[in-house]
Amino acid sequence: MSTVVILGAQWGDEGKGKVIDYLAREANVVVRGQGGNNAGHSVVVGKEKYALHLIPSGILNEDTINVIGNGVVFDPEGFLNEIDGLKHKGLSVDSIKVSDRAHVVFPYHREIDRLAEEARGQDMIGTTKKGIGPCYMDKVERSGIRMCDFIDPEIFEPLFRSRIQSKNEIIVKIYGGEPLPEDELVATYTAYAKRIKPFVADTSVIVYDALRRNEKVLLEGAQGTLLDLDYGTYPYVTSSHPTSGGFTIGSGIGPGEIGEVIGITKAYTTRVGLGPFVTELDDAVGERIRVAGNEFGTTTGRPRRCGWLDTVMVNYSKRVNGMTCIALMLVDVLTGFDEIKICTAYKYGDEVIEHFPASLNVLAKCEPIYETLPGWKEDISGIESFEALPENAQNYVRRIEALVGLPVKIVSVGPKRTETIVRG
Ligand code: 2SA
Ligand code: MG
Repeated sequence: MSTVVILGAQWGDEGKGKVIDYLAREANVVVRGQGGNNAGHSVVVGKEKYALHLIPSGILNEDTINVIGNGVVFDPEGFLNEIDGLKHKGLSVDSIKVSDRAHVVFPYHREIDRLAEEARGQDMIGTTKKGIGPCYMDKVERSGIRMCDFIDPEIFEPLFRSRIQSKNEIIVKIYGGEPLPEDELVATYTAYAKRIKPFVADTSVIVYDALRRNEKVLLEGAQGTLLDLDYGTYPYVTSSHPTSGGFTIGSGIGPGEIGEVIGITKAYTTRVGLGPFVTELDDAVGERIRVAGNEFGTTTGRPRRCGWLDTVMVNYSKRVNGMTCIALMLVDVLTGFDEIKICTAYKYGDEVIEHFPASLNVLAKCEPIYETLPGWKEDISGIESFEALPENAQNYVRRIEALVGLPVKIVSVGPKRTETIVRG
């Protein structure tokens, strides 16, 4: 099977970008199918570090076609900034194709995202304020503007004017904010549309044709399973489906085309944004992981909350995504700990819970049940084979395989492309 899904098995930031970049070298097409520029993938090539948000990670490979699929919410300003940054570094952006069915993120979406978060006060979600939720709201409400209309001047201007007017009413009357300047936005976005038009295509045809030619297609997930609108820790979730089902809808591929589903899993757990986090370490150990793992958001720079690996969560991701294997990331961050813990179940009152609960009220009261494994002290970053890893690091990986019931096919021991152990 030539189609591989790469998705986050936790709350995002598992290191998907690195695996995608690694596998993209053999891929003909890399597709983003959900989310928008709320994603942040860092890829390190040689001495350069690239922070990608909207653009698929295959951009660093010369021969890969990079598709922004219909399920993505597309921010023209963010896109153009990213393109300019890549060009500045000497990269070609000709391989990027944007779906004519993708919905467009406008400044009123970002403004409403910001105002809505402010209005939630203590109950804020902790969004990236990129306008993701408000854009998907318009899509579901059937008042959004799609790429095909954005690049059609005849349709776009009247439609955009009418939307700015109705959004300004919401901004002013509901949130007490400042109205956005209509004429200025129309001029700016009309100019953006002209620049973006050459990238727009019916991307599902591109992907379909590639599959018919038996080419390799990578579906690149952003965020993670626990941020999924249905499966995540609702309402502390994003407004799209970063799960395997979401990719078929968001890229225009039938479910039968999907072969491997790789669950990218960090060797520990992190989350940005609010909501219950059973294995969170609000202490020196958590701080040590944060510093060693450089756990600060690529998009917003926010410090990430850190804790031990939670296999209740990873098992849940395995189930709802049909994961076929695990890529275990950032294992090197755990180097130097005397002992390492893995959460194997939750204690909820007198009950032992093995399936990730829907209720956040229940989740917030769950205590982790840990298994403790001995750590390792050796620097593992240069190691190239699994067998060469310290015994205790091997045991940690094997224990995860046993607890989740999936093979760990990739072990990442450092941020560089070369610091990746692929097991046969
Ligand atoms: P939004 O903006 O509506 O999607 O936010 C809703 C929730 O989803 C979380 N979220 C994320 N969590 C982790 N990583 C994400 N991407 C960036 C990164 C985040 C950053 O890769 O580093 O830079 O801070 C991401 N995007 C959305 C968000 O925190 C909310 O909990
Ligand atoms: Mg990220």
